[in-house]
Amino acid sequence: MTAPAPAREAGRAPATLVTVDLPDAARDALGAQLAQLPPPGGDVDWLLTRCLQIFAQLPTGLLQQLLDFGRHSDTPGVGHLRNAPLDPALPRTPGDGRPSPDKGTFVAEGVLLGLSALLGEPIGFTTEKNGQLVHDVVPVPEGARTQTNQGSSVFLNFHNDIVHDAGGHYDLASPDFLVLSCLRADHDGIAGTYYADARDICRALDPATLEVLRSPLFRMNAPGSYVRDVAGGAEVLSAPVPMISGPESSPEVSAAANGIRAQDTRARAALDRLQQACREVAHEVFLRPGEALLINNRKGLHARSPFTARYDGQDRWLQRTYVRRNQWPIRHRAVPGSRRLH
Ligand SMILES: O=C(O)CCC(=O)C(=O)O
Ligand SMILES: [Fe+2]
Repeated sequence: MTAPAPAREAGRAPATLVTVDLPDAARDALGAQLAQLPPPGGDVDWLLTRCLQIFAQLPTGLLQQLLDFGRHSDTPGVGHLRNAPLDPALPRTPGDGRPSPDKGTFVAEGVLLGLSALLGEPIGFTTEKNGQLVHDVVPVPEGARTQTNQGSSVFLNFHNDIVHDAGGHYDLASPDFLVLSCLRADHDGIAGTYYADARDICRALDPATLEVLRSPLFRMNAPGSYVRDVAGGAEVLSAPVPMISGPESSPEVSAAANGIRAQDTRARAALDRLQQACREVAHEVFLRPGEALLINNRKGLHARSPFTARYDGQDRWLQRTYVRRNQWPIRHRAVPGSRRLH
């Protein structure tokens, strides 16, 4: 079997979205093995090893696409996997964002963890979804209008998933990747997930705006879950940081979902322009069961359109992991006795 030529050598500009369609035979082979998995919650390192072993049987070209997505700085910031195996039966969408007690098979969890293991190590945060590794992203009535993953009736602005850190830099402990896997679409099928790649954002911005966004003129509010559960609802602002950093060929972008304090009027205007640029360049995906988005949380920002939640057990249901390629730089905040909880 010969390896395909890298896109660069073939003279093509790197794409900003990579689509991976699993052939039916690969889907069925994965599904048969993932259907035997135990629920997550036991020996996680064993479970991840097993999921990795199953996913490593994918056709080499597809496997390399997924690995390249995670390991190189010049690859796209978002990947769309389609035709993944499904659980034979799906219980009601959990209402409160906690795992469903009625899930009899763990194919979806296996897809999520297998993809995650190809990118790095799933980790948990005590302040996000009770430290679980597999997050259920579902609409929650109290959060309907919030800039959090519990929302539904408002546009969730372009953001990346950041983590409060006592050092004041909320990108330090952020996940490098998010994997979002769809178990159930919203009733009307209109919930769109968006991804704006920082390379495309920078190209869309004028030089003066870009210079402002590259200056430390912005203070990020901590995530909604932290502000709600730890800070009693009060803002917890980061140190002044730039929104965009790093080389022109591989910029990093960071934007809190839960509010950003711009230090002056130019910075405020640049922030508005950033959201507008994101809308101009974003990829749009309407996730359906058996589809997953691999999101690089440093190369770009993501967003979600409004949709109507009914809270009837049939609402939109995604599962999510937070993935780091390296836990070493954040070992100071590891919860004692746990290898993956911060
Ligand atoms: O619901 C979505 O499509 C994305 C939600 C989101 O931003 C997240 O889970 O981090
Ligand atoms: Fe997010």
